Amino acid sequence: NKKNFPKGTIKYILSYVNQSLNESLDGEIQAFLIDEDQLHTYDDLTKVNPVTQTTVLKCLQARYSMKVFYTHAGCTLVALNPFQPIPDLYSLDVMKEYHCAPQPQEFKPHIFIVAEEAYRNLQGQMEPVNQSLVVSGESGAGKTWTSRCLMKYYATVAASSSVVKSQDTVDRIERRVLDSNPIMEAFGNACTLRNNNSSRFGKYIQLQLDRSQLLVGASVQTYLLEKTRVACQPAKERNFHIFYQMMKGATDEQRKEWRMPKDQQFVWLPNHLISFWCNVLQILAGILQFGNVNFSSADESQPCNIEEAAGLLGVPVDELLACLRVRTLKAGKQSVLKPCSQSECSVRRDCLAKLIYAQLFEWLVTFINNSICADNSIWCNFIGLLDVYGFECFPVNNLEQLCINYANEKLQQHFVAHYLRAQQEEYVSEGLEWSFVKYQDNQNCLDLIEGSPTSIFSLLNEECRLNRVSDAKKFRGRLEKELCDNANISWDKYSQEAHFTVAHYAGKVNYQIDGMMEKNKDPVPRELIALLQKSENPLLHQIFADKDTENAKSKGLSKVTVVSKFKNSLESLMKILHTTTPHYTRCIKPNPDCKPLTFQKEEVIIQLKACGIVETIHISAAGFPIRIPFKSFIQRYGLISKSSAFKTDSLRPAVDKLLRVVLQSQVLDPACQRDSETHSTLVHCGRTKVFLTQSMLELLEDQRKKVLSQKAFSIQCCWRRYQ
Ligand code: AD9
Ligand code: MG
Repeated sequence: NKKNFPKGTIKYILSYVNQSLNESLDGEIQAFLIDEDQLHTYDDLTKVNPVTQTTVLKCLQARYSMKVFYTHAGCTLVALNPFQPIPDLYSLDVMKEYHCAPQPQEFKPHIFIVAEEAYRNLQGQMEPVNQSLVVSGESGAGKTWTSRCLMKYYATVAASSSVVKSQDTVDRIERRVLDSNPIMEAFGNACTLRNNNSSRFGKYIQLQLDRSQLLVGASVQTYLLEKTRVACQPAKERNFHIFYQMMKGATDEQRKEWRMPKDQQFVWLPNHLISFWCNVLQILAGILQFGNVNFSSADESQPCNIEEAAGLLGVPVDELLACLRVRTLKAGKQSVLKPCSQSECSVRRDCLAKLIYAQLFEWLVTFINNSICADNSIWCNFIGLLDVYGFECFPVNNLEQLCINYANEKLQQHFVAHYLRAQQEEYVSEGLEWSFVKYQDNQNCLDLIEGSPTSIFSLLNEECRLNRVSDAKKFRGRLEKELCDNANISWDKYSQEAHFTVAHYAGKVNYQIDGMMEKNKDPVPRELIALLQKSENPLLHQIFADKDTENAKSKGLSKVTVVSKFKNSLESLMKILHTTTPHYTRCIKPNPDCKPLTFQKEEVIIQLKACGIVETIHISAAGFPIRIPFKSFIQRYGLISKSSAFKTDSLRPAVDKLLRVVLQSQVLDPACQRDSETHSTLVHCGRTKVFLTQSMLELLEDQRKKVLSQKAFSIQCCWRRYQ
């Protein structure tokens, strides 16, 4: 009725309808679901709607540009590395603020929320309820930084006034726990191409708390130190920090500058241990001298620096030389001496240096543990901080990467199980009965790597057990034959190279077989251990005194392979983790050059994949990733149903009715037959929101479009008649 329309109204309606129809589905629905200008305000990535790689990335980028570095992702915290100090982000006041808040979760996302949550979980518990804070991410992403922040937090909020030590000296335990960090980092960290302070070992620190939740001690467990670095550093990378520090550290002026007079006693270096510390430095100097020992000349003359090395290690130079130049082979009860080739001599030299350094590191960790670990009777709960190397994929990958990535697979499996539990809890709170049981985890990949009876590890170990000359190509053949049924391993059929590719949850990694079996054997000649047991350096002597060379013959040192040792240590870690409540933090490196405040999308997305955030997005997608409050749902899709006005006081029945209309129309469509058998695969009504799958959303959008086109058509007809 043209009288009812003020001039221009129909034209306006028509242009509006046409515009809605012409807008792309993606763009329009995106705008409906999220407000792009407000993306930086989303504190939780799982609330971004829909949860897709693109929206998650946009949200993180928007926040980073606003200098917001922490964002929740459901039960995980994502931490973006600012690569510059952020004033007051970790100050004492901020710590107090989070610690004293009645509901810290309502504050801005921060690592202190995670810390506080774990801490409060211990409150008023009669039984032990240990916590684990798992920090992961690629090299340079900020794991060690985050772990340090966490330690500082607990050392502050859980500080015991003072603990009286047995020798009646008053000693602040939290100071000592914090001080163990730089020492461990000096020995275990190095400057690499990716991070100036890269941790070359994994660590799990248990902060021990008493019944009043005060920090009373700590203990450290370390994993797989990259000892090869002692003797061989990749181009443009450096050896462990400690070597440079000791080279630099001993001048008189510096002692003055650092206010470290020679007679000062340090907590870490009580009097009787000063001499031990000198022994440590002496051993390190000996290792450095070793690097300069060259076996290049064929003659029998004494190589340079061997005398210095022997002197510093406190062993007779002729015996050291003999050990490096001659192999002792056992044939029955007889010993046969066999001269080594030039390259074998160098291998033995490197082996000795790596052996000494690795054992020294182990001694140091034990030493630290002895000085910070509380008596079992004092502590009742612990909060564990796990800082392990993240997923690695280099142009060339070998046994080290296989072990590291295997560790990450293990942690990912643990994480997914935990994440699914948390998701399930949210569904339950909204009254949904859907279950994630069908979700496939990464068990297949773990079976491939560590499973029994046949896996990459078992085959590697078999090679070592049979002690045959390593042949990389033959080994590839064995893998192809034995593991062909596992879909997670593949080979480039056209390449002759000895390699294999593993499809990890975080991406495919190509591993080189050359050198892998040798690395797994990690042979330590008995003669070398026997020699070190004779050392006049008391520390070196002590470190090797209990190493049983006789035992090494049968089942000792040489037969326990690297992967077996690693697998065992990881299994005990997983056992501990399973008994704790986990809290996950995923550190992200926003650019490869460590530039401040620079966000590169491609870099970030790769890491979101590698640390499992994308995986969790997929898991969410396996459920109902799109959540729309009832009211917004009716506003957008109400027009699909012919029934008139929906009352706001009974939204739920209105939504139900609308969904029935949409789904019934689908039953007629054979393409949707499978889903229509059970509507619960597409959509669920919670208590306050509609939970949708992506396909249900598309269905709704299609229907909306259809209705809109019909309306446009009738308005057009009407318009023509009107004209
Ligand atoms: V590796 O796997 O050990 O090579 P991490 O441990 O993940 O690595 P690290 O914690 O050492 O990385 O962080 C690298 C550098 O980023 C630090 O040396 C800091 O300069 C910088 N960083 C990390 N996190 C922060 C932060 N929250 N604020 C400021 C940071 N700078
Ligand atoms: Mg680190």
